[in-house]
Amino acid sequence: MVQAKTLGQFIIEKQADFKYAKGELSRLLRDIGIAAKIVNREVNKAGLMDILGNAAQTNIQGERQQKLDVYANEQFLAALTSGGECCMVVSEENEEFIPITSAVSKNAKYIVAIDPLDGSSNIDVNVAVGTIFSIYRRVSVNGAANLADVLQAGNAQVAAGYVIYGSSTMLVYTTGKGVNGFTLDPSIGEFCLSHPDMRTPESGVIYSINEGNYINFPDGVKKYIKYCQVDDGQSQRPYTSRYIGSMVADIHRNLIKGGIFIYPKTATSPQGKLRMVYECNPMAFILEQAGGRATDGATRILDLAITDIHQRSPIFIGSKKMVEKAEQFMIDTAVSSVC
Ligand code: AHM
Ligand code: MG
Repeated sequence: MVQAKTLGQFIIEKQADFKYAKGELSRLLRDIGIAAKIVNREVNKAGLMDILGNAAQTNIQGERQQKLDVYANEQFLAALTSGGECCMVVSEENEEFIPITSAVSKNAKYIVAIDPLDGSSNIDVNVAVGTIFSIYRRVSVNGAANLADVLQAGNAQVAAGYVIYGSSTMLVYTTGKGVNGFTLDPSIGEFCLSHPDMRTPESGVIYSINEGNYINFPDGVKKYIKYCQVDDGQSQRPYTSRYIGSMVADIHRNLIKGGIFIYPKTATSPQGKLRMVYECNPMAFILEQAGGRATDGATRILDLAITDIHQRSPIFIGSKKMVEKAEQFMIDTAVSSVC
């Protein structure tokens, strides 16, 4: 019987590829993997425990109910704080960035941005959710890490990944040398390499967008959706519409099958909804590494300047040819509205 390669074994095997000092990034990825297993354990028994609903609610003893995204945030923060390789965390759950200044972390070189439980509104109804993470080298040399350390463009990421808590639990990550996926084997409690060198198809037949917002979409997006729905056998249209409402799950499916995920700006959210630092940038890095494309409709996501840790952006992400086509609709519509 062939023995499955664990995440830990794979990381050590690949650490010779890392641009910077060996060992540290490996340990950081290992720490994230351990926290993901703890979160997975809780997500899997969500219906059995008193961990659904809003954290602001109190239970009958007057204690705060543990909401799962608060719990996930605590787990990742604890793992990153005690691991010794991370000097700052930016989390969707915390308004401010969190410098880690403990003795064990004072010489740490990495910044981690994280969405601990993305799509958490789906948790109460047993639909897949995820964790997204992004890793940067700190740019400051001395003292505690500061804001400039995290306001780096996505193209400076040294690693990024996501965990999907779905029909099985998977961890997918890149260090800029391709994308690899690991499935959690619950019998041994290890992530095992199941999807080596993941590549996304150049084109596909799935489009994923919250069409309930249609009335508020830019004209280019409205026209692209109509294009997706036209009957044209040669280009395999009409495409299939699939939208879970968990970015990780929607993008994971499209990465494997081929497709496009769009969260555009709308009349009500002029900057889009999804956050650059811990949602768009890491997913864009992964998709590009898998052969796909990610833009805001005009500019590469990874090249956008970051001015705020919770900055939002529209995103068009997925199979290269599909994203290019959608961008063409955005450009054509912008040009025709000027003429
Ligand atoms: P969250 O980080 O608060 O969970 O919000 C992000 C989620 C994404 O996972 C998903 O793609 C999007 O919000 C869905 O938004 P909508 O319900 O507007 O379609
Ligand atoms: Mg999120």
